[in-house]
Amino acid sequence: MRTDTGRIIHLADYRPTDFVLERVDLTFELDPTETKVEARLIFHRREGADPSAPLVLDGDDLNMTGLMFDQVELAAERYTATPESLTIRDLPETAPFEITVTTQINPEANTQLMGLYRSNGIYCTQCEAEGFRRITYFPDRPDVLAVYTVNIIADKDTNPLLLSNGNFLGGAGYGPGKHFAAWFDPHPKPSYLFALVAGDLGVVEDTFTTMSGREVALKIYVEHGKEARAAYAMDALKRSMKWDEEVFGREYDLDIFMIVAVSDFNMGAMENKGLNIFNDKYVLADPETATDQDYANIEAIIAHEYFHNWTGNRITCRDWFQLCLKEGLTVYRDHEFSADQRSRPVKRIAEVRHLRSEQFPEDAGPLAHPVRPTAYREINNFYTTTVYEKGSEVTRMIATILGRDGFKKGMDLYFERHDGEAATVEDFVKSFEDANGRDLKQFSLWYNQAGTPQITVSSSYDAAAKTLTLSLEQMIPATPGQSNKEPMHIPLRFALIGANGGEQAPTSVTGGEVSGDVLHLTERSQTVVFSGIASRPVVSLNRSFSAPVTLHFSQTTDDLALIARFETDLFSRWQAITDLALPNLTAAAGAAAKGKPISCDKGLLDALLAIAADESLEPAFRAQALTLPSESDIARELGSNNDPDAIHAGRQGILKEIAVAGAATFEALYKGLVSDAAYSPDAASAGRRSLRNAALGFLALSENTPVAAAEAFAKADNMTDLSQALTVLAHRFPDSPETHAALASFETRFASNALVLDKWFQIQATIPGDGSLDRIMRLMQSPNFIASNPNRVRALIGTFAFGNPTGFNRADGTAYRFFAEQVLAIDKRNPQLAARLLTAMRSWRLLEPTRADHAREALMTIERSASLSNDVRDIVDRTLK
Ligand code: 0A1
Ligand code: ZN
Repeated sequence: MRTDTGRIIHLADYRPTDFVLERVDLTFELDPTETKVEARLIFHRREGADPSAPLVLDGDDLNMTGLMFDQVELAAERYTATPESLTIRDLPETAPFEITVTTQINPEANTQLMGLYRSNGIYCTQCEAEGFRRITYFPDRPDVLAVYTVNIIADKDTNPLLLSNGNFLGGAGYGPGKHFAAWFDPHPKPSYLFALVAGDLGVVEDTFTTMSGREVALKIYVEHGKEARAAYAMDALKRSMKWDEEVFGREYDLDIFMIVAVSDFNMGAMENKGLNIFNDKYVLADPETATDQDYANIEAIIAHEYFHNWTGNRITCRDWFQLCLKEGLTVYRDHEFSADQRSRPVKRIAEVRHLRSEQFPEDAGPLAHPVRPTAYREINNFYTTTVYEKGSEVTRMIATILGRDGFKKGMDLYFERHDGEAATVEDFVKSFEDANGRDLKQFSLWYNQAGTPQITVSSSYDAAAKTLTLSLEQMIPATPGQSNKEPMHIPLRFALIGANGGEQAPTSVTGGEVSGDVLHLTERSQTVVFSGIASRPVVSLNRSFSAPVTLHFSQTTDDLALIARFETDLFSRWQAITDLALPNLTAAAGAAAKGKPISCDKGLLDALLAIAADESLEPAFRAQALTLPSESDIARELGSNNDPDAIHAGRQGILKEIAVAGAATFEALYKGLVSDAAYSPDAASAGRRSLRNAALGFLALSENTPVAAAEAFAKADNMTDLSQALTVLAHRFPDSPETHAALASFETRFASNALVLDKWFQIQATIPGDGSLDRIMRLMQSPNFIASNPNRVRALIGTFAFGNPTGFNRADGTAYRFFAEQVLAIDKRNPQLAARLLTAMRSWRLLEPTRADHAREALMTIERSASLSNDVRDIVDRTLK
């Protein structure tokens, strides 16, 4: 484990390496505990570099067993080797030279899952961000690009499959019981994109013919017996390849594209060149075991990793500060792909819900950082929702500002200029500027200033002058290390809606730039006047969520109801419902805290029930409208001094009122949306199931017995319906015999399916209330709780901390204490996982004082621990600062 050195890396300190790496030849002799790695590296000194500079290679926990210079053993006085670095002195001024390093590593003992490790008997690698240095000494940074040849030698029986990046060169027997395979990747790449897989796996095969007519072999490797569950992933892959050709003009560039699914993985998946490695959760699906959400995730993540081939691999990042260059852009690409494959507005609503529940709290708390940070202590902690999701929103705003054609021109120029390079955010922005003759200097602040912009808006209509005046003010909150912020360029899509629902177009606009339906807010405070407006319009602002900001615009209930009824932008219709619901929910939390009765506005009830029953709207949209803001959304709206129990009780009270008022509607929906057709994961069918299950949730709230939910559980013929019914049972009737029976039958039925057992843990981890902690501790004793499997740990402990506000934030602080112990225990084995879990405590300062004190205490026990990893040390220090 790398323990903390306190060293901070700064963007301002970037400089190129002294040596250029020309070629890499790797030979692996695989063994579960004693793998031998030989790396032959050809370097030459960079022109202009210091002629006496030594070569310094990165290592992490390495054991060197040999070192040669130009094929001859290197004298001890010419080098210094520690587990963390290898320094070689007295190297040629200009001539190329060859360094051959041999290391011995233990994949079986690698519990961090970084570098070369074993998952269920399969050898696999994870090298992003700095895992390659756990395999061999290397200039392990993304601006060192080289061509790799890889030889793999292993036992033939246990490892019939030997894979690496690029194209297969050949293979043969290699002594008794062994064989070897050689791979060559012609595309220069940084070490973080290296991958190796060996073992015994089943395969699903297909082909794809690219736009220039080349045939590419497609292979998805999974554990034997799971092949049928990879069919949807293969379908998603082919659709992704086609979409990238059609929409971005990007063609695949090797003869083969492989995906390997493993069951122990720290993140979602990894875009290694030609050999993606996936958390099997994002590959395996069939109707019996996967939910509609699982299918949608698989489609999105398969696309994401595939799209990295151009945005990430062909053009990579100069340094890790530029992470959003590949991640923000690639998330934007996968969002657009899913929007094209499914319902665009429903997809947008889901994206915004996710951004607000994950990224906004990050941006408002102690871990806030710019989309492009300027300093880090542990890069693993910067694979954040800010870099990914806010990074995507920033890319989306470029598309909004430049328009579809302008965006395309910029992307084309970016690919043309930087293919084969390690680029920066400046290179990216410049491509858009140059392709469009437009200055994006102010816009670039989005990369550098953290914090969610707060926009305060007011409007007034002058009937005599027929003008509408909008006053807008932007404020970007202070964030760690950034107290003063410059005003940003914020593109706000808008519509002026007349009383009959039609849009009103102004004859002229003063006080701000308006292009099409985009209002460009560029000043700290701006007054925009729209002329020629015949009657008082209702302003719909930030349509489609064109900018990732929070609006403070007090619109009347009538105005919101009009938007909810007439907006042609479905996102804004949903937003209006949310804006109608939030004051009800915050008031209900206040009432619950004081033990007062909870009541829901009739306007909200009417609007919700009208949408629920409106057959002209797609079911998925109706389901989204019926899913009220979450408890954490309400907490965010309340701002500070939060009492999770009151928020929960208030929200439940409002839901109950809706359930009672709408009982007939929900009954009709539940009965009417049954389907006899065989399960299909398509978006329309999934939408019908989501509306039907939302109706079931309301029915269970207005009924006092678990009968309906138990019947839904018994009748479910797919995992979406089954897990929803089980959730309703467990959350609404946690102690009923029906719930116990359902949980037991689910556990028995899916005992051999790890991904489904994760759902079983998740459903129980989110049962609200004070009893949660005991339940979690009991579940940890279950033979099915496997502490070495990141998915399982996230399903139980992660879900509890992130997704169970009342249980986790118990007023007596015992759950924080338990959680701190777990984080410390997990840190010993897998620091990356521990650090990520710990971010669940990032909003502790917003809790009411008693809980906040308990939370601080728990964080301090972690901080006081003597042997923390760099990962956890970084998070705990920033969280407490
Ligand atoms: N580049 C990957 C994310 C990723 C990052 C770090 C990892 O280390 C365990 C793994 C994956 C992506 O964006 O999909
Ligand atoms: Zn990515």
